[in-house]
Amino acid sequence: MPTTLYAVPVSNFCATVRLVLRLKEVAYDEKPPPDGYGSAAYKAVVPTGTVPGLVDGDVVLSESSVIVEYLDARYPVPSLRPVRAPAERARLRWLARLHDGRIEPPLRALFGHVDPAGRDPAVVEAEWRRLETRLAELAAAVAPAPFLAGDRLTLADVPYPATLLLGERMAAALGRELALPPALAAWWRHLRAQPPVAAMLADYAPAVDAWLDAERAEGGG
Ligand SMILES: N[C@@H](CCC(=O)N[C@@H](CS)C(=O)NCC(=O)O)C(=O)O
Repeated sequence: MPTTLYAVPVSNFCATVRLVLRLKEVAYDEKPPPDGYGSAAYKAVVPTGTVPGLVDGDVVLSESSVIVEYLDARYPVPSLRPVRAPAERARLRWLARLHDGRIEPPLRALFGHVDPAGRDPAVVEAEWRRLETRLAELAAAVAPAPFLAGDRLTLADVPYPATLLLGERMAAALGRELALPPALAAWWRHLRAQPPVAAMLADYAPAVDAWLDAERAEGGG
């Protein structure tokens, strides 16, 4: 039975799982969640009703970070955890967790503010500052060489490309600029140039742009 990824085009978390499937050259089917995410029909398959969801035989998972670790264990080459020392392995998970827990949430808090009709400038200002503060914290915690945790692309890098692209596109829609600290800017340039990352982003960008266009059209109409 083929591996099935339940996903929606605009989700950055789904794009992250697609990137890992691509890095590991795993064949899979992608389906939209039946009746949409959160529906009873989808919860009958993936109990949380969230996307991404992964079904691999008897294995049913949600939460992108867990799906990524599962895929890395199931398809070990190329490894996203090419280190053995507990401290090094923890660092990879820590840097990935900073994405999920600290950097992505301020951006997500602004989804409802892309449509000018629903925009609160004070919230946009506050969340954008929160995003910039957290990117500065990440920059202070790393010395990309050239990837976030050393000379190989790891678990630490994979959640960032989709979110940074989303952030760049949202910045333009919100009249802002996503100004990365210099060390992160160089890392991001290198990361987005990796062929599997570039290919994932090329697929993902049109979905983000279609969403932003639809939001702006709502505001205009
Ligand atoms: N922590 C989850 C977040 C995934 C997430 O927020 N997915 C959104 C779509 S981008 C979703 O399913 N929302 C529906 C819900 O939360 O019920 C992950 O990493 O997979």
